[in-house]
Order: sequence, then structure tokens, then C-alpha cells
Amino acid sequence: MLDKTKPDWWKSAVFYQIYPKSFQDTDGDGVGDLRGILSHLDYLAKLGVDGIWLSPVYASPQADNGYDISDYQAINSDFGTMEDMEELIAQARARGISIIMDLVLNHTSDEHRWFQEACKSRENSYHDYYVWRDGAPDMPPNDMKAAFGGSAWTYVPALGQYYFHQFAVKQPDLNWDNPAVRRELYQMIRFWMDKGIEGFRLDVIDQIAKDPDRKITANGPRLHEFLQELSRETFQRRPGLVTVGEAWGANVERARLYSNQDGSELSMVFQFEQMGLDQQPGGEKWDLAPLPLVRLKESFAHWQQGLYGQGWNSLFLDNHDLPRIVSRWGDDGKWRVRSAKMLATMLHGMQGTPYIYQGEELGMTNIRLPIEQYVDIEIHGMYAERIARGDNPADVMASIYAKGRDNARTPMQWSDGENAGFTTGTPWLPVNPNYREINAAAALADPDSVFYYYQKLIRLRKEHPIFREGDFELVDAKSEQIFAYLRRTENETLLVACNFTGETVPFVWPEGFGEAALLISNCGEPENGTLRPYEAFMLLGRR
Ligand code: TEU
Repeated sequence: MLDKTKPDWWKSAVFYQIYPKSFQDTDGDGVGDLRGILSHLDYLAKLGVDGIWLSPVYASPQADNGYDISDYQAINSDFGTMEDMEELIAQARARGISIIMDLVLNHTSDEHRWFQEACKSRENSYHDYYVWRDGAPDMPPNDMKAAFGGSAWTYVPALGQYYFHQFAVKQPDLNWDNPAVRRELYQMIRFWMDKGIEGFRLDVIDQIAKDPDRKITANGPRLHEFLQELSRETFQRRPGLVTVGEAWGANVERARLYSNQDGSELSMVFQFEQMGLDQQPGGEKWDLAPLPLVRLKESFAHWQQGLYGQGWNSLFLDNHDLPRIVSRWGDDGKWRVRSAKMLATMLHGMQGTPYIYQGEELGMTNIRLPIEQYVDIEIHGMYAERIARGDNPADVMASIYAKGRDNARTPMQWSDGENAGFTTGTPWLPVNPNYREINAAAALADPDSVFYYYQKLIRLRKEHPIFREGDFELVDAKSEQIFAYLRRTENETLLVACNFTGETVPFVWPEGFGEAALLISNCGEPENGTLRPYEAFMLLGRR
């Protein structure tokens, strides 16, 4: 177990993200719940993770699967009770696992009491909790678009005003310029800290300081001022609390600010530069393009070197908004197991804190459903818009198969039993039909499984300080097939080599690895000179 009394313990940690709706159902309603998570804590302890990032479990009408909160201090009844939550915190801690909650501070649900009050009159004391502009019906203040389709402005006839929402109509944006809003949020965060929550993931945190009149959403003028106040009033009161901000708009310079060494903002951010590479330049994520490996490597190198000694990286390939990585950048057919391990090797050799998304450790894959079986609000918003503008339905579906968020949200595959052991009822989203082959029970019974490979990667990070401390340099940066790099400390050098193709490719090791120790590999003893299809390994040498 990690020594969590060290304030930066999270630099040696590996976290695991749970999407509660899809993890484990225990009451047969087809929706996962907290007791389901409790029932798998030993599985997570076996994997070796140090914390769980729990996607939102707060009271919510679930328009956006919990990212639309109607009461920050209550548990969604589909997921359980506050007692279940307290038990989860305690049981997890007993296994050395911290609970990291998701904080959605940019917006609430329109069913939140604050918003209901805000809609009553312009004089109501909650009115200024949200972002309003005067206007006439059919004449929104400007042409800003919401992330899930349509205008970012919705008219409330009784007030003769529009409210601003960057996401769905049911997710009105909070007005961070109002100090009363900030105070309420800080109080709420302290409530959870008092319950024993040891960290937070902050949803779209770069979008809180918006200025819709100037069409500014990400990186608004007061962003870092707000973050420093937030941190002072909450996180800094508990040394060792870990925070990770979701920041689609972050570049390396900003990430240095967010994760600065004096701890005045956050521990780290999730940045998405790599996740935007396999799309058409200037297009949206739905406008598909092949992954340019050389650019992927340049991007990782830029972040690894840019934050070295000046900040801290988060490391992830999957989350509840992204497609399954083995389907995206690996091969989810013939080389599924090997390529899943290769991608994990590429990522877990780097400096930063890795996050594993539920099912990634099993090599779970994307799914294909008819449009009406998808649940995600983003998929349906995009589908309606693109069909209306005349796109070919087959192309739109191809984009959904490749990038739709429901790819990651199908139920966790526990066994080859009914509904993959996820529920005895009807799952809220179909189970991937490949569960008979890909499931946790099968993985636990197979010493060569993706699960045990992740377990080993997690262990290696704890055994070798080079993972935490080493610098970063690409090897053969121009190769379009191989992603290889070196990490160096004063006494040691780590070579990480990954073949991103299904072909055997030539690869001569850099000098000095003849006597090196093999830490891990996904297809036996590596040979100097070639890499087999999707082969990956790590060699540790002395300097
Ligand atoms: O996601 C932020 C966000 O910008 C997403 O809309 C993202 O762009 C999209 O999923 C990628 O296609 C966060 C949460 O992670 C997401 O689940 C929520 O829907 C969103 O915020 C609103 O709270």
C-alpha cells in the first residue's frame, strides 16, 4: 500500500475510473449501484489501484448520466443511499483505496432547487446564480452553440430572459462571477471532505469562468483567480488531497499553472491533445481520420518534457466520453489482447499519474447498435443535426461506431453468465455481445490476460522510482510504426518500445541495453533487431 501521509503520494498512484451506472447492478433495476461497487472492491485491490474516481453519484434526473446534478449533497436513489456511500468510503479505505468524487461545478441540473428558484423572478435571490440575458423569443443573445446540439441559450417566457448552457438545455451554467455561488460550492465540497473523500475530479473546470458576451467559454479571464480561491477555501485544508481538472482547452503552458509546484491550484489536469489527433483538421471528433503516429509521439513528448519538473501529467487513454482504446488505436480483432497490452505499455511507462477506465483492464471493445438503442444525449444531438443537414446516415453511424460515448458506457463484463453478470434485470444500455469471451472471470483465470498485465504495470511503477522521476526522450521519432522512448535518471535508463502495427518491423535497440533487465513484455523475450506485431516491452538498464 502507498504511504498516503506524503502530500504528493498521488505521484506514485494509479487510479481507476468507475462509471457507476455501468459497473455492477445489485437490485435488478438494470442500473449499476454503490453496493455493486462495494462487491468488487477486492477485485480492484487485486488489480492494485490506489484510488477510484467515481463519476457522479449525486441526485440527478440523469439527462447526462449524472453530470446534471439536482442535489450535490444527496445520492441518486438509483445508486443507493448516503449510508452506502459512507460504507464505500470506509471499505475502500480499508483496502488502501481512496475515493475521488466527480465535481460538476460549471452547471447544475435545471431541476436543482437553485435553478427552480432562479426561474421564479428576476428578484429571486437565486436568480443571479445562473447566467441570464434579456431577449425576445426567437432572438437569442448570440449564435453560441451548446455542446449537445442547438443554441446555448434557452428562453424562459415568464422572465423574458434567456439562460446560458454550454451543454444540454437541462444543464444551466452557474454564474461564477457571483461570490454567493462560489461560497455555496465551497461549502458543499467541504461537506464531502468531512465525509472522508480524498480527492476530486473537476468536470470541465476550464469552462467555469465564461464570458458569453465575448463568446468566451474555455480559459476565461478569471479562471485562475477562481481556481486559486477554490483551492484555498477547500482542497488546501487537507494536505494530500488529490485533484484533477478536466481541461479540454489546456496547453502545456496552462497545465504548468494548473499543476504548479506550490499547489495553489490543482494536482494535475486531464488534457486532450492526443485525443484530437485522429480527426480531420478543423473538424469535429466525428470527422474521422487515421491516427498519425509521428504526431502522437510529438504530442506526448511535448507534454512529458513540458511538465518535467514544472507540473504533473495525468495519463489516460480511455474514459466515459471516449471510445475504447483497443478499438481506436489497437486491433480489437486478431491482436486484441496483445495490442491492449501494447497501448498500456506505451502509456504506463511515462511520467504522470495513470488512470484506468473500467473494462480497459479487460481489453473491452467498442459496440455497434442501431441508432435507437443508444442512450447518450451527445450521440442523439449530433445524429439529428447531421441528418438534418443532409449527411449520409451510413457515414453518421460510422462516426458513432468509432467515437460515440456509449462505446465506453456499455455494462462492465464480469462473467459469461446472463448480461455478463452485470444485472439480473434489463441493462439500461445493451451489454456488448462479446462478453462470453471478454469478461473479468475469464481474465482472472488466465495468467496471460490483459488484467494481469495491468496489475504488473501498476506494481512496476511502485518498485522503480524511474517511472516517477525519469526524464523523457523519443527514440526514432520519425518512425510511423514504432513508438519508443527512453526515461533516464542518474543511474538508470528505461527503454519502452511499442509496435503500433500488425506487421513485424525492424527495430535496433539503442546502445547499452544488451545486459538490461526485462521488466515486462507482451510476447515473450524481445529480440534486438525486430518487433513482432503489436509487440511491446520495457527494458531497464544501468547507466
Ligand atoms: O465532458 C466535457 C466535454 O466537453 C464533453 O462534452 C466532451 O467534449 C465530449 O464528451 C467529447 O465528445 C464532461 C463530462 O466528462 C461529460 O460526460 C459531460 O457530459 C460533460 O462534461 C458535461 O458535464
